[in-house]
Amino acid sequence: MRIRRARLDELEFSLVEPFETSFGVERRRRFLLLTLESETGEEGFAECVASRDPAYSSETTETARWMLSRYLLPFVLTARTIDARRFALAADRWRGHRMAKAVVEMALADLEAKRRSLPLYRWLGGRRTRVEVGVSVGIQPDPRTLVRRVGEYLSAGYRRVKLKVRPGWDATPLARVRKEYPDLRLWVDANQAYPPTARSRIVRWATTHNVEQVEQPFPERALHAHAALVATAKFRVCLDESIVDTTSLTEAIELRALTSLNVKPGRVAGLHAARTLQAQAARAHISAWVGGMLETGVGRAHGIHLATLPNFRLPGDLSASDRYYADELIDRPFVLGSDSTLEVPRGPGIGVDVDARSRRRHLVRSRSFGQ
Ligand code: OSB
Ligand code: MG
Repeated sequence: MRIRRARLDELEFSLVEPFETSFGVERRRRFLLLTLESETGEEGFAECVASRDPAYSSETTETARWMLSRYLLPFVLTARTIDARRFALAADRWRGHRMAKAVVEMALADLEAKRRSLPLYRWLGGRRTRVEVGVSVGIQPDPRTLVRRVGEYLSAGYRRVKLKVRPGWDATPLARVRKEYPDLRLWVDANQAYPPTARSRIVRWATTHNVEQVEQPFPERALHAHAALVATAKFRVCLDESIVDTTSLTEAIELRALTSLNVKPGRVAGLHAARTLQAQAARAHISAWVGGMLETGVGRAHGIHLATLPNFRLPGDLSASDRYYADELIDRPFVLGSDSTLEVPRGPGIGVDVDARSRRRHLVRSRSFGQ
């Protein structure tokens, strides 16, 4: 297909409550929404997961906008024929900028599936019609508030809870949550906040409080430190930031630095890359699951479709629309089922539409490319 127009909208959504992690507090989310229009008039959508500050990763909304405007969109608009796979291969000549590449690849995938009248999950080869999800809970002002928030998410129907931790916010809040909810499926995510020397302390609190999985405790390059944790831990050790491509996953597998993999299509250059990583993980008997980056409904839809692939055996960070935002960007919200699942949209492509009024309400700026 040919792409005749691209529109890059910068949107801002206020979070229902601040989301605090080891790398900072987010109160509002500023992100790029990409719309690609084919020469026959269909539209493909995707949401860029880069945030305002280079805190979770070195990419930001600004670097993504620059990469998209300077390289990726001019390439797509001048290509005689383009699809998601061709784009992924061609974009490989530019280093890094995976979040910027991902938003183009995912919008192209949405378009391709729409042109074939297939829901994106069928286009990807998935089979499930519902996907199992959990909720990610930020650092709270105090342990009592945390216990209350966890209780509210459990009442809402979530059956797996991932707590954000950091030095100073680990053993005590975990003990309180575990005491209140002895059977809860409990994961934690440190976003690289611990030095490798913290290993034995992590093993102690995670084991004592029956934590099922510890995600990215050490810096992204610290594969040996993660391998040492795998060697002593009974719980799963998950990598998120460390795994950016097949090379980093191959090395991590060879070193036995992980037993679980958080796959975020928006972070690893798109759906093809994400599918390749989960297949590679499955061959090495590593559990994979789909992560999230506080997306609105567009990004969430892409993640939900991806999570239908059979190797995603653990519940994803794909909570319902009302978890993060009072207002949705899409025409109908994702609602949590009582069995902690979300329904996969059945319509063509991502199966949800951008609500034009919501887009206008949250618009900060917009730029069009092409005719
Ligand atoms: O590390 O998984 C992470 C949110 C923003 C940046 C990084 C992460 C997260 C989450 C929330 O944990 C996942 C979600 O529910 O979208
Ligand atoms: Mg993470």
